[in-house]
Amino acid sequence: MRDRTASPRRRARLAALAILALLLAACSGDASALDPAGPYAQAPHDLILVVFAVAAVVFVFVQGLIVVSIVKFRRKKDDDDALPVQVHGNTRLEVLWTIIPALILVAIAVPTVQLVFETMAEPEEEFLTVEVIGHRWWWEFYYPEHDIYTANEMAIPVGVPVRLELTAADPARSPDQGVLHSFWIPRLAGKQDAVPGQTTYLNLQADEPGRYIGMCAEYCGLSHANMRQRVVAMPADEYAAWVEAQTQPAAQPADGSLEAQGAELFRDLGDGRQACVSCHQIWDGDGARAPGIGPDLTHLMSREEFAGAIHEMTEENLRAWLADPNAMKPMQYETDNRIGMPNLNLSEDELDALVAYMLTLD
Ligand code: HEC
Ligand SMILES: [Cu+2]
Repeated sequence: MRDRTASPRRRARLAALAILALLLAACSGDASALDPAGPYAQAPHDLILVVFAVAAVVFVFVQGLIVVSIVKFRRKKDDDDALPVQVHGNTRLEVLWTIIPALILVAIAVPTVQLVFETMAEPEEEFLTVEVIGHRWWWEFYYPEHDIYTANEMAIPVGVPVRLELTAADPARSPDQGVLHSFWIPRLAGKQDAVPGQTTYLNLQADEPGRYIGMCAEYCGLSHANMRQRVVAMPADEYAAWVEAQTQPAAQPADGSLEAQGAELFRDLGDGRQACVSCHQIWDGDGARAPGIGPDLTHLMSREEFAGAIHEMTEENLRAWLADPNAMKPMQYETDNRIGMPNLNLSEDELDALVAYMLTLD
């Protein structure tokens, strides 16, 4: 009978196939630059294909030469000690193989550099500006035209260029001393660094409604891998309704309700614990909207994900977050410069009231 256990060779082949499948899987899904969904992603995509084609030709040519040399000049059985003819120095050849690659590089560099500047230049049509601020480990979005603060999910209208003005956390505002982050939504645009104390620019646009995911693309510490960003592209009327809702003050719970108890706890937890309001704004319409250390919660429920877009916005997840934020996302509140959200040792009753209150923030 045949031996059915896999031989080491067969196993190695299977492992190689599995790795290849994993690598190829990275090229698909809803986050691939090879599946552009707007003009600012289409242009680099097209350039990638051209550069790839040029590189492929060079690769096949060079590897082909190597293979031909190996086969043609291999040591043959009958002439054990014979060496191929030894050639050294051919000026014409050396000049050629210096000039041709140089020309290829220039031909690739010109459209590449052009494109880099185009994606950062102010769009010619009418555009929307969104300020993007990278925090450890979540993204904040500010819409200067409407005075809207939101986090992790950036709403945009379909078919309109969006000009991002990026920076990283300002030490004057938060204990996060500010480190580099990089904003990247592969299906909508290239990457751009978010740099403390500096503004960088990036344009993006979505041609179809949808939810487009991305990851922070510059290592920024402990929870870098938990720092995602989402662009939510909506038809114009839906976007207008979103803006209208976001400019409203937060919902006010009815007196005496559980939700009202939550609102009270939000302002003051007692027992010397740090108040939620010292880090989060829930704007009640009084005075100016101002950002806190943490995400603006005024319309928390208008978002489908939270905490760097890694958790679904469900009652259970919110409760788990408030009960022990560090278990839901590793942060460094206690050990490193008070970055992230602390565990506030909430009781079950406090959790009931606070979660009920959070659920009213639509
Ligand atoms: C010392 C500052 C601080 C305090 C106090 C604090 N938080 Fe936070 N909170 C944060 C930070 C920072 C984040 C963002 C964490 C992340 O995503 O990396 C956050 C995230 C959140 C989120 C998720 C928001 C989103 O859209 O991602 C909720 C909800 C929240 N906090 C509620 C509360 C409540 C309720 C309290 C009071 C019981 C509270 N926080 C107290 C700093 C704080
Ligand atoms: Cu980051």
